[in-house]
Amino acid sequence: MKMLLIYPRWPKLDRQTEFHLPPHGPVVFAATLPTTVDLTFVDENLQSIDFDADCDVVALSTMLTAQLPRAFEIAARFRAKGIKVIFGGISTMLHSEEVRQHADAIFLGEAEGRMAAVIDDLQAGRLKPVYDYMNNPPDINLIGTARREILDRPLYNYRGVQMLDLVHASRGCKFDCFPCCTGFLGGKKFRPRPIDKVIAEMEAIQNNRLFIVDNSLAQDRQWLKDLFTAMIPLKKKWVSHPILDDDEILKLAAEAGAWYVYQAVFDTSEVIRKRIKRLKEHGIGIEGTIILGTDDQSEDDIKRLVDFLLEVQLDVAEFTILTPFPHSPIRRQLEQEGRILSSNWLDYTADKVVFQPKKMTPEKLQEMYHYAWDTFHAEGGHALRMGKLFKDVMLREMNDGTYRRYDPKVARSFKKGLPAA
Ligand code: B12
Ligand code: SF4
Repeated sequence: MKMLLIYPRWPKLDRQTEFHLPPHGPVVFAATLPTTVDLTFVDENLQSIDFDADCDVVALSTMLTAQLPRAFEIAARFRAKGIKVIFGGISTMLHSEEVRQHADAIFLGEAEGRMAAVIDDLQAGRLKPVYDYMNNPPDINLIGTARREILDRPLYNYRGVQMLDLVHASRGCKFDCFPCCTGFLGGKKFRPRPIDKVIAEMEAIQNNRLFIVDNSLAQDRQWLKDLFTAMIPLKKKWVSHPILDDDEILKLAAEAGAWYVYQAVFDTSEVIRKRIKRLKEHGIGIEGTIILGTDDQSEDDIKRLVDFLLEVQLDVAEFTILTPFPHSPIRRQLEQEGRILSSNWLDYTADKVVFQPKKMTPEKLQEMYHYAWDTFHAEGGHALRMGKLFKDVMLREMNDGTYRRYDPKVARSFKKGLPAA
């Protein structure tokens, strides 16, 4: 059974430096497939699709809403040739009714332990239109080591600097923040993976730099202590979503190699100021993720927020425009208030205004998005600030003997599953 697994391309944020992280959903999904499946993977952000490829089935893995229009085009071309197309991934779950119109089958939920049956159905010619496992997560022990060898590794570098490898130590999120779809996707329950399996997976990754993509590292204090303690000997350097704001945990995180965190900054409060100060005191960098256009923000508030970010000296800032993604609490609210202006998914890139803001016009909010990027990055652009974060990590690696010069040959050996030496 030959499967062509495709990750459709998606646009980067306007003003953001273009670099590409290795996809995560597809490599984790690949680990759920029976060994009888002969898999070829294409990341369309960096590779082109061979529409004449010899395959029995095309699997489309979609993460973002904005990936869907392109995914539908790809599906149509293969289906026109009589090749079955199956969709899965986050935005497939968020837009299941619409995706169904473009697929032979859609898979909803987490795939661990479930793909052998789907492949059997496919081979027997009885593929079902919907495999629905939403709200029915598999046993967390079934999550296997992601199959990173399907990636064309040398492609994931930025001007010769090795990009990070993505890994996850837990699923689900017990919080329910207003712009987020995670509650709908993973249930509102924190589901940690067994720490020994996570450590074994991290250790096997031939890259010193990781992105721990867990939704939040602020959900279970004891588990965090155990995880970070177990990570210390690995000497990896890593990036993550927010870490529990607690001195003992942050100290351990730093010892375990915390490099920088994506920290949501909603306001100019003392809480945020102290959190940023604490992270810095522990030697952890901060990439602020800042949503513009919330109901409490006027044009002046956005200007004040940008001044605040400069004052607290964030290392990097990533501004986005509030986007009412399906199945997020904010979409429900804006729908009720009749404030959704566009449901064209191509506009759901988080850098375009698709709703009526409360305290300014849509045009003004769009202008303030550019103002925020340009003002924050006026002294040293985004690429320069990112470059500084990478310089910092290289110095740390040189100090503890883990630095490895980026070498495409080593990266290629990764693909073949050979040792890195
Ligand atoms: C990691 C991550 C990222 C990474 C992605 C890196 C990468 N290259 O993969 C980065 C940091 C780049 C990222 C960026 C953004 N992200 Co993001 N991200 C996530 C996050 C936290 C985890 C995704 C993940 O890896 N999950 C774990 C994997 C294993 O799960 P999975 O993909 O679902 O795969 C499983 C199944 O679905 C299935 N499966 C997967 N593929 C397939 C295919 C088939 C055929 C089948 C059968 C099954 C199947 O198998 C897997 C194993 O069970 C999610 C939140 C979440 N909880 O999902 C948000 C999330 C996807 N991101 C989101 C957003 C909003 C963004 C940003 C716009 C955020 C921003 N900056 O404001 C940007 C994109 C901006 C841009 N245009 O550049 C939203 C999506 C909104 C939307 N509807 O589009 C989410 C849901 C979070 C939220 N706020 O609600 N993100
Ligand atoms: S924004 Fe982060 S912490 Fe909040 S619900 Fe979503 S994943 Fe959880």
